[in-house]
Amino acid sequence: MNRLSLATLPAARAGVAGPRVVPSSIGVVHLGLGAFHRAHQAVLTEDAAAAADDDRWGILGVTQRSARVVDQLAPQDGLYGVLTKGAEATSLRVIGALRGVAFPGTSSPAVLARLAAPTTHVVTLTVTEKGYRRTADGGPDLSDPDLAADLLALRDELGGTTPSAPARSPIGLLVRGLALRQRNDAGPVTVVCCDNLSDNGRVLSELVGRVVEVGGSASLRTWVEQNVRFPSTMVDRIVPATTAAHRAEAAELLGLEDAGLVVGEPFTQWVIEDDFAGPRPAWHLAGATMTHDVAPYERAKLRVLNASHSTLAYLGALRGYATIAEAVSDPDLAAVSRALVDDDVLPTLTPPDGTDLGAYRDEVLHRFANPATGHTTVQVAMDGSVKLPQRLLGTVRDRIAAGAVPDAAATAIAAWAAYVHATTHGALLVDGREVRLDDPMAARLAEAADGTLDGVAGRLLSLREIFGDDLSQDDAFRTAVTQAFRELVTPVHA
Ligand code: CS2
Repeated sequence: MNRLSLATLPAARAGVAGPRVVPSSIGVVHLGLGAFHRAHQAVLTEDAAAAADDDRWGILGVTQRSARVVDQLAPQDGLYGVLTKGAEATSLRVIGALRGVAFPGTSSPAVLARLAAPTTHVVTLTVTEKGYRRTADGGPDLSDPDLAADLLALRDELGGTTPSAPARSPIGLLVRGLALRQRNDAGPVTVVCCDNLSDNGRVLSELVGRVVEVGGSASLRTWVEQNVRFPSTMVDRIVPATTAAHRAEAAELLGLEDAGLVVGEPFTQWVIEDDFAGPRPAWHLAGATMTHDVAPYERAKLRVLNASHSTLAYLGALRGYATIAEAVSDPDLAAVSRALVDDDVLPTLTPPDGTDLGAYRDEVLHRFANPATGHTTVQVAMDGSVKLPQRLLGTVRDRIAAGAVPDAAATAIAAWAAYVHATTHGALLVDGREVRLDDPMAARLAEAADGTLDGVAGRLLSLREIFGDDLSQDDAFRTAVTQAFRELVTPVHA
Protein backbone atom coordinates (compact mmCIF):
# COMPACT_ATOMS: atom_id res chain seq x y z
CA MET A 1 0.00 0.00 0.00
CA ASN A 2 1.30 3.53 -0.84
CA ARG A 3 2.07 5.98 1.91
CA LEU A 4 0.02 9.18 2.34
CA SER A 5 1.73 12.26 0.80
CA LEU A 6 0.84 15.20 -1.45
CA ALA A 7 1.67 13.03 -4.48
CA THR A 8 -0.49 10.08 -3.41
CA LEU A 9 -3.36 12.13 -1.95
CA PRO A 10 -5.40 12.08 -5.18
CA ALA A 11 -5.52 8.28 -4.85
CA ALA A 12 -7.20 8.49 -1.42
CA ARG A 13 -10.59 6.81 -1.25
CA ALA A 14 -13.61 8.99 -1.88
CA GLY A 15 -15.44 9.72 1.34
CA VAL A 16 -12.33 10.75 3.25
CA ALA A 17 -12.46 14.48 3.98
CA GLY A 18 -9.70 17.10 3.72
CA PRO A 19 -7.32 18.67 3.58
CA ARG A 20 -9.49 21.78 3.49
CA VAL A 21 -6.43 23.82 2.70
CA VAL A 22 -2.70 23.22 2.33
CA PRO A 23 -1.29 26.60 3.39
CA SER A 24 1.49 28.06 1.28
CA SER A 25 3.48 29.60 4.12
CA ILE A 26 4.17 29.15 7.81
CA GLY A 27 2.69 31.55 10.33
CA VAL A 28 2.64 29.35 13.44
CA VAL A 29 5.44 27.47 15.20
CA HIS A 30 4.17 24.71 17.46
CA LEU A 31 6.37 23.26 20.22
CA GLY A 32 5.48 19.71 21.29
CA LEU A 33 4.26 17.90 18.18
CA GLY A 34 2.37 15.12 19.92
CA ALA A 35 -0.97 13.56 19.06
CA PHE A 36 -2.93 16.18 21.00
CA HIS A 37 -1.77 19.11 18.88
CA ARG A 38 -2.42 17.20 15.67
CA ALA A 39 -5.96 16.32 16.75
CA HIS A 40 -6.80 19.72 18.23
CA GLN A 41 -5.09 23.04 17.39
CA ALA A 42 -3.86 21.89 13.97
CA VAL A 43 -7.40 20.94 12.94
CA LEU A 44 -8.87 24.24 14.10
CA THR A 45 -6.02 26.18 12.49
CA GLU A 46 -6.73 24.49 9.19
CA ASP A 47 -10.46 25.18 9.57
CA ALA A 48 -9.69 28.82 10.37
CA ALA A 49 -7.42 29.19 7.32
CA ALA A 50 -10.12 27.63 5.14
CA ALA A 51 -12.96 29.72 6.61
CA ALA A 52 -11.06 32.98 6.22
CA ASP A 53 -9.52 31.98 2.88
CA ASP A 54 -6.17 32.97 4.35
CA ASP A 55 -3.33 30.59 3.62
CA ARG A 56 -0.63 32.22 5.78
CA TRP A 57 -1.27 29.86 8.63
CA GLY A 58 0.75 26.76 7.94
CA ILE A 59 2.36 25.26 11.05
CA LEU A 60 5.96 24.25 11.71
CA GLY A 61 5.61 21.39 14.20
CA VAL A 62 8.58 20.90 16.51
CA THR A 63 8.96 17.61 18.37
CA GLN A 64 10.19 17.52 21.92
CA ARG A 65 12.20 14.43 22.72
CA SER A 66 12.86 12.47 19.57
CA ALA A 67 12.88 12.45 15.80
CA ARG A 68 10.21 9.73 15.67
CA VAL A 69 7.34 12.04 14.72
CA VAL A 70 9.54 13.71 12.08
CA ASP A 71 10.21 10.27 10.60
CA GLN A 72 6.48 9.62 10.57
CA LEU A 73 5.44 12.92 9.02
CA ALA A 74 8.28 14.25 6.83
CA PRO A 75 7.93 11.49 4.18
CA GLN A 76 4.20 12.33 4.13
CA ASP A 77 4.77 16.07 3.43
CA GLY A 78 3.27 16.75 6.87
CA LEU A 79 -0.07 15.18 5.92
CA TYR A 80 -1.76 12.90 8.43
CA GLY A 81 -5.23 11.64 9.22
CA VAL A 82 -7.43 12.27 12.25
CA LEU A 83 -9.61 9.26 12.97
CA THR A 84 -12.66 10.48 14.89
CA LYS A 85 -14.23 7.70 16.95
CA GLY A 86 -17.73 8.35 18.15
CA ALA A 87 -19.67 5.74 20.11
CA GLU A 88 -21.54 4.88 16.90
CA ALA A 89 -19.64 6.28 13.92
CA THR A 90 -16.04 6.61 12.78
CA SER A 91 -14.76 9.15 10.28
CA LEU A 92 -11.40 10.08 8.83
CA ARG A 93 -10.11 13.45 7.75
CA VAL A 94 -6.71 14.34 6.30
CA ILE A 95 -5.08 17.48 7.71
CA GLY A 96 -2.77 19.70 5.63
CA ALA A 97 -2.03 22.45 8.18
CA LEU A 98 1.36 21.05 9.14
CA ARG A 99 3.76 22.53 6.61
CA GLY A 100 6.99 21.53 8.27
CA VAL A 101 8.25 19.22 10.99
CA ALA A 102 11.51 19.49 12.91
CA PHE A 103 13.42 17.80 15.72
CA PRO A 104 15.46 20.30 17.76
CA GLY A 105 18.19 17.68 18.26
CA THR A 106 19.13 18.07 14.60
CA SER A 107 17.48 21.27 13.36
CA SER A 108 17.56 23.86 16.13
CA PRO A 109 19.08 26.63 13.97
CA ALA A 110 16.20 26.29 11.47
CA VAL A 111 13.60 26.23 14.26
CA LEU A 112 15.15 29.28 15.96
CA ALA A 113 15.20 31.09 12.62
CA ARG A 114 11.53 30.32 12.17
CA LEU A 115 10.69 31.54 15.68
CA ALA A 116 12.51 34.74 14.76
CA ALA A 117 10.93 35.22 11.32
CA PRO A 118 8.66 38.25 10.79
CA THR A 119 6.13 35.93 9.09
CA THR A 120 5.73 33.91 12.31
CA HIS A 121 3.03 35.57 14.38
CA VAL A 122 2.01 32.81 16.78
CA VAL A 123 3.85 30.16 18.80
CA THR A 124 1.70 27.45 20.38
CA LEU A 125 2.82 24.90 22.97
CA THR A 126 1.70 21.44 24.10
CA VAL A 127 4.72 20.11 25.95
CA THR A 128 2.72 18.48 28.81
CA GLU A 129 2.87 19.48 32.46
CA LYS A 130 6.39 18.10 32.96
CA GLY A 131 7.77 19.79 29.83
CA TYR A 132 7.85 23.18 31.59
CA ARG A 133 10.54 22.02 34.07
CA ARG A 134 9.24 24.18 36.88
CA THR A 135 10.04 24.06 40.55
CA ALA A 136 7.30 23.96 43.19
CA ASP A 137 7.24 27.79 43.32
CA GLY A 138 6.67 28.03 39.55
CA GLY A 139 10.18 29.18 38.67
CA PRO A 140 12.55 27.45 36.23
CA ASP A 141 14.24 24.31 37.55
CA LEU A 142 17.83 25.40 37.13
CA SER A 143 19.08 21.98 38.20
CA ASP A 144 17.56 20.58 35.01
CA PRO A 145 20.57 19.85 32.76
CA ASP A 146 18.65 20.54 29.55
CA LEU A 147 17.44 23.94 30.66
CA ALA A 148 20.94 24.73 31.99
CA ALA A 149 22.47 23.85 28.60
CA ASP A 150 19.96 26.12 26.87
CA LEU A 151 20.81 28.97 29.23
CA LEU A 152 24.49 28.64 28.32
CA ALA A 153 23.62 28.72 24.63
CA LEU A 154 21.39 31.76 25.28
CA ARG A 155 24.31 33.65 26.85
CA ASP A 156 26.47 32.95 23.80
CA GLU A 157 23.71 33.99 21.46
CA LEU A 158 23.07 37.20 23.37
CA GLY A 159 26.80 37.87 22.96
CA GLY A 160 26.36 37.71 19.19
CA THR A 161 27.11 34.04 18.39
CA THR A 162 25.05 32.47 15.61
CA PRO A 163 22.74 29.85 17.14
CA SER A 164 24.06 26.35 16.58
CA ALA A 165 23.76 24.30 19.80
CA PRO A 166 20.74 21.97 19.73
CA ALA A 167 17.96 23.22 21.99
CA ARG A 168 17.27 20.71 24.75
CA SER A 169 14.24 22.05 26.60
CA PRO A 170 11.04 23.61 25.22
CA ILE A 171 11.34 26.74 27.35
CA GLY A 172 15.02 27.08 26.49
CA LEU A 173 14.13 26.81 22.81
CA LEU A 174 11.36 29.38 23.17
CA VAL A 175 13.49 31.92 25.02
CA ARG A 176 16.39 31.50 22.58
CA GLY A 177 13.90 32.03 19.76
CA LEU A 178 12.60 35.20 21.39
CA ALA A 179 16.17 36.48 21.86
CA LEU A 180 16.88 35.92 18.18
CA ARG A 181 13.60 37.59 17.29
CA GLN A 182 14.66 40.65 19.24
CA ARG A 183 18.03 40.59 17.49
CA ASN A 184 16.34 40.28 14.07
CA ASP A 185 13.87 43.02 14.97
CA ALA A 186 11.16 40.69 13.68
CA GLY A 187 8.29 42.26 15.57
CA PRO A 188 5.77 41.15 18.17
CA VAL A 189 4.63 37.58 18.62
CA THR A 190 1.97 35.76 20.66
CA VAL A 191 2.83 32.64 22.65
CA VAL A 192 -0.21 30.45 23.28
CA CYS A 193 0.10 27.81 26.00
CA CYS A 194 -2.22 24.88 25.24
CA ASP A 195 -1.34 22.65 28.19
CA ASN A 196 -3.58 21.66 31.09
CA LEU A 197 -2.07 24.11 33.56
CA SER A 198 -4.20 26.33 35.68
CA ASP A 199 -3.84 29.93 34.44
CA ASN A 200 -1.56 28.65 31.70
CA GLY A 201 -0.84 31.97 29.97
CA ARG A 202 0.24 33.72 33.15
CA VAL A 203 2.24 30.68 34.27
CA LEU A 204 4.17 30.60 31.00
CA SER A 205 4.68 34.35 30.95
CA GLU A 206 6.13 34.26 34.47
CA LEU A 207 8.31 31.29 33.67
CA VAL A 208 9.73 32.96 30.55
CA GLY A 209 10.24 36.15 32.57
CA ARG A 210 12.21 34.26 35.24
CA VAL A 211 14.32 32.42 32.63
CA VAL A 212 15.14 35.72 30.94
CA GLU A 213 16.02 37.20 34.33
CA VAL A 214 18.43 34.36 35.11
CA GLY A 215 19.97 33.76 31.71
CA GLY A 216 18.99 36.69 29.53
CA SER A 217 19.60 40.42 29.56
CA ALA A 218 17.75 43.50 30.77
CA SER A 219 17.12 44.52 27.19
CA LEU A 220 15.61 41.12 26.31
CA ARG A 221 13.40 41.41 29.36
CA THR A 222 12.06 44.77 28.25
CA TRP A 223 11.63 43.53 24.69
CA VAL A 224 9.60 40.52 25.86
CA GLU A 225 7.44 42.74 28.06
CA GLN A 226 6.70 45.05 25.17
CA ASN A 227 6.41 42.58 22.30
CA VAL A 228 5.13 39.22 23.52
CA ARG A 229 1.63 38.35 24.67
CA PHE A 230 0.78 35.15 26.54
CA PRO A 231 -2.98 34.53 26.32
CA SER A 232 -4.46 31.80 28.49
CA THR A 233 -6.43 29.01 26.86
CA MET A 234 -8.59 26.05 27.72
CA VAL A 235 -8.13 23.10 25.37
CA ASP A 236 -10.25 19.98 25.32
CA ARG A 237 -10.40 16.84 23.24
CA ILE A 238 -9.82 13.27 24.39
CA VAL A 239 -6.96 11.90 22.31
CA PRO A 240 -5.94 8.32 23.08
CA ALA A 241 -2.62 6.88 21.96
CA THR A 242 -2.76 5.61 18.38
CA THR A 243 -2.68 1.81 18.16
CA ALA A 244 -1.91 -0.65 15.37
CA ALA A 245 -5.64 -1.38 15.16
CA HIS A 246 -6.39 2.35 14.60
CA ARG A 247 -3.75 2.43 11.83
CA ALA A 248 -5.25 -0.60 10.12
CA GLU A 249 -8.74 0.88 10.33
CA ALA A 250 -7.57 4.22 8.88
CA ALA A 251 -5.59 2.54 6.09
CA GLU A 252 -8.73 0.67 5.11
CA LEU A 253 -10.72 3.93 4.96
CA LEU A 254 -7.99 5.94 3.21
CA GLY A 255 -6.51 3.36 0.87
CA LEU A 256 -3.07 4.67 1.91
CA GLU A 257 -0.76 3.98 4.80
CA ASP A 258 -0.45 6.77 7.38
CA ALA A 259 2.35 6.64 9.95
CA GLY A 260 1.26 9.98 11.44
CA LEU A 261 -2.34 9.01 12.22
CA VAL A 262 -3.96 10.40 15.37
CA VAL A 263 -7.26 9.51 17.00
CA GLY A 264 -9.81 11.65 18.81
CA GLU A 265 -13.31 11.68 20.22
CA PRO A 266 -15.92 13.76 18.33
CA PHE A 267 -15.93 16.54 20.96
CA THR A 268 -13.51 19.48 20.61
CA GLN A 269 -13.37 22.75 22.53
CA TRP A 270 -10.91 25.63 22.53
CA VAL A 271 -11.38 28.79 24.57
CA ILE A 272 -8.74 31.47 23.94
CA GLU A 273 -8.05 34.71 25.74
CA ASP A 274 -8.34 37.47 23.18
CA ASP A 275 -4.95 39.02 23.83
CA PHE A 276 -2.74 38.89 20.75
CA ALA A 277 0.32 40.93 19.86
CA GLY A 278 -0.35 40.73 16.12
CA PRO A 279 -2.30 38.73 13.53
CA ARG A 280 -3.70 35.28 14.33
CA PRO A 281 -5.58 32.55 12.49
CA ALA A 282 -9.34 33.19 12.38
CA TRP A 283 -9.93 30.55 15.06
CA HIS A 284 -13.24 32.21 15.97
CA LEU A 285 -14.52 31.11 12.54
CA ALA A 286 -13.51 27.55 13.31
CA GLY A 287 -15.54 27.11 16.49
CA ALA A 288 -13.07 28.47 19.07
CA THR A 289 -14.44 30.82 21.72
CA MET A 290 -12.49 34.07 22.05
CA THR A 291 -13.00 35.67 25.46
CA HIS A 292 -11.46 38.13 27.88
CA ASP A 293 -11.68 35.72 30.77
CA VAL A 294 -10.63 32.11 30.23
CA ALA A 295 -10.27 31.34 33.94
CA PRO A 296 -13.81 30.02 34.61
CA TYR A 297 -13.61 27.69 31.58
CA GLU A 298 -10.14 26.50 32.40
CA ARG A 299 -10.92 25.92 36.04
CA ALA A 300 -14.13 24.00 35.28
CA LYS A 301 -12.35 21.82 32.74
CA LEU A 302 -9.33 21.03 34.91
CA ARG A 303 -11.32 20.44 38.07
CA VAL A 304 -14.24 18.52 36.57
CA LEU A 305 -12.82 16.70 33.54
CA ASN A 306 -9.14 16.23 34.30
CA ALA A 307 -9.63 15.60 38.02
CA SER A 308 -12.28 12.93 37.51
CA HIS A 309 -10.25 11.50 34.62
CA SER A 310 -7.26 10.96 36.90
CA THR A 311 -9.42 9.56 39.68
CA LEU A 312 -11.01 7.04 37.31
CA ALA A 313 -7.59 6.20 35.87
CA TYR A 314 -6.08 5.35 39.27
CA LEU A 315 -9.08 3.52 40.66
CA GLY A 316 -9.76 1.84 37.32
CA ALA A 317 -6.21 0.57 36.89
CA LEU A 318 -6.24 -0.68 40.50
CA ARG A 319 -9.31 -2.75 39.62
CA GLY A 320 -7.61 -4.05 36.49
CA TYR A 321 -9.63 -2.04 33.95
CA ALA A 322 -7.68 -1.23 30.80
CA THR A 323 -9.80 1.70 29.63
CA ILE A 324 -11.45 4.79 31.08
CA ALA A 325 -14.72 3.64 29.48
CA GLU A 326 -14.58 0.40 31.48
CA ALA A 327 -13.69 2.28 34.66
CA VAL A 328 -16.58 4.72 34.38
CA SER A 329 -19.04 1.88 33.73
CA ASP A 330 -18.19 0.42 37.15
CA PRO A 331 -20.95 1.89 39.36
CA ASP A 332 -18.64 2.22 42.37
CA LEU A 333 -16.08 4.22 40.42
CA ALA A 334 -18.73 6.35 38.70
CA ALA A 335 -20.09 7.15 42.17
CA VAL A 336 -16.64 8.21 43.40
CA SER A 337 -16.19 10.56 40.41
CA ARG A 338 -19.64 12.04 40.88
CA ALA A 339 -19.01 12.59 44.58
CA LEU A 340 -15.71 14.30 43.78
CA VAL A 341 -17.38 16.71 41.38
CA ASP A 342 -20.58 17.30 43.38
CA ASP A 343 -19.19 17.49 46.91
CA ASP A 344 -15.85 19.19 46.40
CA VAL A 345 -15.39 20.58 42.88
CA LEU A 346 -18.66 22.33 42.05
CA PRO A 347 -18.69 24.42 45.26
CA THR A 348 -15.34 25.92 44.12
CA LEU A 349 -16.45 26.92 40.60
CA THR A 350 -18.08 29.93 39.02
CA PRO A 351 -19.94 28.77 35.90
CA PRO A 352 -18.49 30.16 32.67
CA ASP A 353 -21.02 32.16 30.63
CA GLY A 354 -24.21 30.21 30.12
CA THR A 355 -22.79 26.89 31.35
CA ASP A 356 -24.82 24.59 33.57
CA LEU A 357 -22.08 22.86 35.53
CA GLY A 358 -24.26 19.85 36.43
CA ALA A 359 -24.93 19.30 32.73
CA TYR A 360 -21.21 19.79 32.05
CA ARG A 361 -20.35 17.07 34.59
CA ASP A 362 -22.84 14.67 32.95
CA GLU A 363 -21.47 15.42 29.50
CA VAL A 364 -17.92 14.76 30.67
CA LEU A 365 -18.86 11.40 32.21
CA HIS A 366 -20.75 10.54 29.03
CA ARG A 367 -17.65 11.33 26.95
CA PHE A 368 -15.54 9.11 29.22
CA ALA A 369 -18.01 6.28 28.62
CA ASN A 370 -17.42 6.31 24.84
CA PRO A 371 -15.96 2.82 24.37
CA ALA A 372 -14.72 3.57 20.85
CA THR A 373 -11.77 5.78 21.83
CA GLY A 374 -10.07 3.01 23.81
CA HIS A 375 -8.39 5.64 26.01
CA THR A 376 -6.38 3.70 28.57
CA THR A 377 -6.27 4.15 32.33
CA VAL A 378 -2.49 3.80 32.29
CA GLN A 379 -2.11 6.66 29.78
CA VAL A 380 -4.13 9.06 31.94
CA ALA A 381 -2.46 7.78 35.13
CA MET A 382 1.03 8.82 34.06
CA ASP A 383 2.81 11.89 35.48
CA GLY A 384 0.54 12.22 38.53
CA SER A 385 3.11 14.26 40.49
CA VAL A 386 2.79 17.11 37.98
CA LYS A 387 -0.89 16.61 37.14
CA LEU A 388 -2.41 16.52 40.65
CA PRO A 389 -1.38 20.08 41.58
CA GLN A 390 -3.13 21.37 38.45
CA ARG A 391 -6.30 19.35 38.56
CA LEU A 392 -6.98 18.41 42.19
CA LEU A 393 -5.03 20.48 44.68
CA GLY A 394 -6.69 23.79 43.77
CA THR A 395 -10.01 22.22 44.71
CA VAL A 396 -8.53 20.93 47.96
CA ARG A 397 -7.12 24.36 48.86
CA ASP A 398 -10.36 26.16 48.07
CA ARG A 399 -12.41 23.71 50.13
CA ILE A 400 -10.06 23.96 53.10
CA ALA A 401 -10.17 27.77 52.84
CA ALA A 402 -13.97 27.52 52.95
CA GLY A 403 -13.71 25.56 56.21
CA ALA A 404 -14.59 22.15 54.72
CA VAL A 405 -12.74 18.84 54.90
CA PRO A 406 -12.59 17.74 51.26
CA ASP A 407 -13.24 14.04 51.81
CA ALA A 408 -14.08 13.26 48.18
CA ALA A 409 -10.97 14.99 46.86
CA ALA A 410 -8.97 13.21 49.59
CA THR A 411 -10.26 9.93 48.16
CA ALA A 412 -8.93 10.95 44.74
CA ILE A 413 -5.49 11.70 46.23
CA ALA A 414 -5.62 8.39 48.11
CA ALA A 415 -6.36 6.63 44.80
CA TRP A 416 -3.19 8.16 43.37
CA ALA A 417 -1.22 7.07 46.45
CA ALA A 418 -2.56 3.52 46.12
CA TYR A 419 -1.61 3.52 42.43
CA VAL A 420 1.90 4.78 43.24
CA HIS A 421 2.24 2.05 45.83
CA ALA A 422 0.90 -0.71 43.57
CA THR A 423 3.12 0.31 40.64
CA THR A 424 6.29 0.61 42.68
CA HIS A 425 5.96 -2.05 45.38
CA GLY A 426 3.17 -4.28 44.22
CA ALA A 427 2.50 -6.15 41.02
CA LEU A 428 -0.32 -4.31 39.32
CA LEU A 429 -1.60 -6.16 36.28
CA VAL A 430 -3.72 -4.32 33.74
CA ASP A 431 -4.68 -6.11 30.55
CA GLY A 432 -2.31 -8.93 31.49
CA ARG A 433 0.69 -6.60 31.71
CA GLU A 434 2.52 -5.44 34.77
CA VAL A 435 2.33 -1.67 35.12
CA ARG A 436 5.31 0.28 36.43
CA LEU A 437 4.99 3.88 37.58
CA ASP A 438 5.58 6.41 34.77
CA ASP A 439 6.28 9.76 36.39
CA PRO A 440 9.10 12.35 36.32
CA MET A 441 9.39 11.90 40.11
CA ALA A 442 9.16 8.08 39.94
CA ALA A 443 12.30 7.45 42.02
CA ARG A 444 11.27 9.76 44.86
CA LEU A 445 7.72 8.46 44.82
CA ALA A 446 8.97 4.86 45.00
CA GLU A 447 11.14 5.79 47.96
CA ALA A 448 8.21 7.43 49.74
CA ALA A 449 5.97 4.45 49.02
CA ASP A 450 8.53 2.09 50.56
CA GLY A 451 8.00 1.05 54.20
CA THR A 452 4.89 0.36 56.23
CA LEU A 453 1.70 0.27 54.18
CA ASP A 454 -0.11 2.36 56.74
CA GLY A 455 2.41 5.17 56.34
CA VAL A 456 2.42 5.34 52.51
CA ALA A 457 -0.17 8.10 52.13
CA GLY A 458 1.41 10.20 54.87
CA ARG A 459 4.90 9.89 53.40
CA LEU A 460 3.67 10.83 49.93
CA LEU A 461 1.80 13.84 51.37
CA SER A 462 5.08 15.02 52.88
CA LEU A 463 6.48 15.65 49.39
CA ARG A 464 6.29 19.42 49.38
CA GLU A 465 7.17 19.74 45.70
CA ILE A 466 3.74 18.26 45.07
CA PHE A 467 1.61 19.29 48.03
CA GLY A 468 3.29 22.51 49.15
CA ASP A 469 3.97 23.38 52.77
CA ASP A 470 0.31 24.12 53.40
CA LEU A 471 -1.22 20.78 52.40
CA SER A 472 1.73 18.72 53.61
CA GLN A 473 1.05 20.09 57.07
CA ASP A 474 -2.74 20.19 57.12
CA ASP A 475 -3.73 17.64 59.75
CA ALA A 476 -7.38 17.28 58.79
CA PHE A 477 -6.46 16.74 55.15
CA ARG A 478 -3.72 14.23 56.03
CA THR A 479 -6.19 12.31 58.16
CA ALA A 480 -8.80 12.29 55.38
CA VAL A 481 -6.31 11.00 52.78
CA THR A 482 -4.81 8.42 55.14
CA GLN A 483 -8.25 7.13 56.05
CA ALA A 484 -9.33 6.92 52.39
CA PHE A 485 -6.05 5.18 51.52
CA ARG A 486 -6.60 2.61 54.24
CA GLU A 487 -10.06 1.85 52.89
CA LEU A 488 -8.70 1.45 49.38
CA VAL A 489 -5.84 -0.88 50.15
CA THR A 490 -7.46 -3.00 52.84
CA PRO A 491 -9.09 -6.02 51.24
CA VAL A 492 -12.73 -6.37 52.26
CA HIS A 493 -13.37 -9.85 53.71
CA ALA A 494 -16.98 -10.93 53.41
C1 CS2 B 1 -6.07 13.44 30.46
C2 CS2 B 1 -6.08 14.56 29.42
O1 CS2 B 1 -4.08 12.25 30.08
C3 CS2 B 1 -4.68 13.01 30.84
O2 CS2 B 1 -4.19 13.38 31.89
O3 CS2 B 1 -6.80 13.85 31.57
O4 CS2 B 1 -5.13 14.39 28.44
C4 CS2 B 1 -7.46 14.72 28.79
O5 CS2 B 1 -7.79 13.63 27.97
C5 CS2 B 1 -7.54 15.99 28.00
O6 CS2 B 1 -7.18 17.08 28.80
C6 CS2 B 1 -8.94 16.18 27.44
O7 CS2 B 1 -9.04 17.43 26.90
